[in-house]
Amino acid sequence: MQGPHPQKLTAALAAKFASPTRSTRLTVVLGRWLALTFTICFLTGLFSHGLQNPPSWMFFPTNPVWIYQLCQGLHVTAGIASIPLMLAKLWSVYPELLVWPPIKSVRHGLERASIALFIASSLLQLTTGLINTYKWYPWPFPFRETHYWLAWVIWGSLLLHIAVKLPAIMANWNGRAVRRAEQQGPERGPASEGTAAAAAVGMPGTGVAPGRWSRRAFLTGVGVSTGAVVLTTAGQSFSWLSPLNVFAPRVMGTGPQSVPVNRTAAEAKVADLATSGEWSLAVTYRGNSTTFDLAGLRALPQHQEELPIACVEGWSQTAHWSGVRIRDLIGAVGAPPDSALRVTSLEPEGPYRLMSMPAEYVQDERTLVALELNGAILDVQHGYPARIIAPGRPGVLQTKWLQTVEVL
Ligand SMILES: Nc1nc2c(c(=O)[nH]1)N[C@H]1C(S)=C(S)[C@@H](COP(=O)(O)O)O[C@H]1N2
Ligand SMILES: [Mo]
Repeated sequence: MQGPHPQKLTAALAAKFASPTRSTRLTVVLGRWLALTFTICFLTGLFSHGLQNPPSWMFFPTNPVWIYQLCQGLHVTAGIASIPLMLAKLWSVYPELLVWPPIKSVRHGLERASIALFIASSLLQLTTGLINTYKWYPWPFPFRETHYWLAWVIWGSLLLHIAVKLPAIMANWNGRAVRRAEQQGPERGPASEGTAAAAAVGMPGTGVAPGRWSRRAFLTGVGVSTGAVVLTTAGQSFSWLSPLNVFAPRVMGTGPQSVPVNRTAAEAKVADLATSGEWSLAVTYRGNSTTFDLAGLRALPQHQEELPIACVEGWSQTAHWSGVRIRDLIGAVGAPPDSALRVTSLEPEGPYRLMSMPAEYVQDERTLVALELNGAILDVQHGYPARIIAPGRPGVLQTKWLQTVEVL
């Protein structure tokens, strides 16, 4: 049997996908942009994960009050920006998937394995992350744990990849050599009239990049599309961009009392309990429990604060809250302000039922048991009769429909 030689076949395939815009330099530039967005995602993700699953050394900043809003906004925005960058980067290296033989040496095998792992885990991370901001969970695994561990897989494969690719990266760092080579012709041989002419009309198979213009145009295109997806979605986190918010799932100023709702009272199965009129908040300290009904809470000094809800799912909104300082509330039962708390919700089950509050937030006078939102009694969707609002914390820890507060 006589088929085409595999090497010829892949050469023909590579020629089919060849483009004069592709070059090592393009790949390296896109790689730098991606390194920036991935680093932002990783650091903000670690901080967010730490706030929700605190290790013993975790520190809990309450200043500025929008610190978590910034963290969340940067995380989601950098993640969204990574999508066009990643696609462009994949396009820029695509012909390399066709090299023959597929594995030439241990180093080459390692390089390809690290790339495969990096691409697979990054694509999974970016798509599931994006889908998560739309509150859609079409998968059976817990999102946050998976997202967290996948980030380490990406980082590991990236470090391995960078280690193997170090020579190419170094060469581009003092990029003059490479640029000169591209202008004069490829390493594959001296530029002849034939190849130069072929490159000028974008003919495949020559491997000659015709200069910087098309690369610049391509990078500008990638930059513009990245900017466009960022500008049309970041308004769900940053109010000054909200007029441009076209595609993001959450829109500022919508929802009861002009604040979006993440999970409704009906979804949380608390609507009846919360509105029954029999509600009271139990505050426990050293085994003694004191209950406060709504009138009891209103009888304590009321304070106003302007604080954001910053949801881990990718939206934020600042609002005016009014209610009792949590330190005053536990002070009323004799507990010191530097206590840590365990707070429960009326919700019968699920991860939102129980919330731990480290002493940093309890001590902060801006942490409220909120009874009012934007000048009116809290809507049941926002946690009526009473909810927590604390500075600098993820939205998921701003417990709605309070049931008990236990001083630890
Ligand atoms: N008990 C309870 N508290 C909760 C939730 C919940 O589902 N149940 N959702 C949390 C999440 S994820 C966010 S972002 C905020 C949203 O608050 P909002 O609906 O008032 O805007 O409430 C938090 N508090
Ligand atoms: Mo949230």
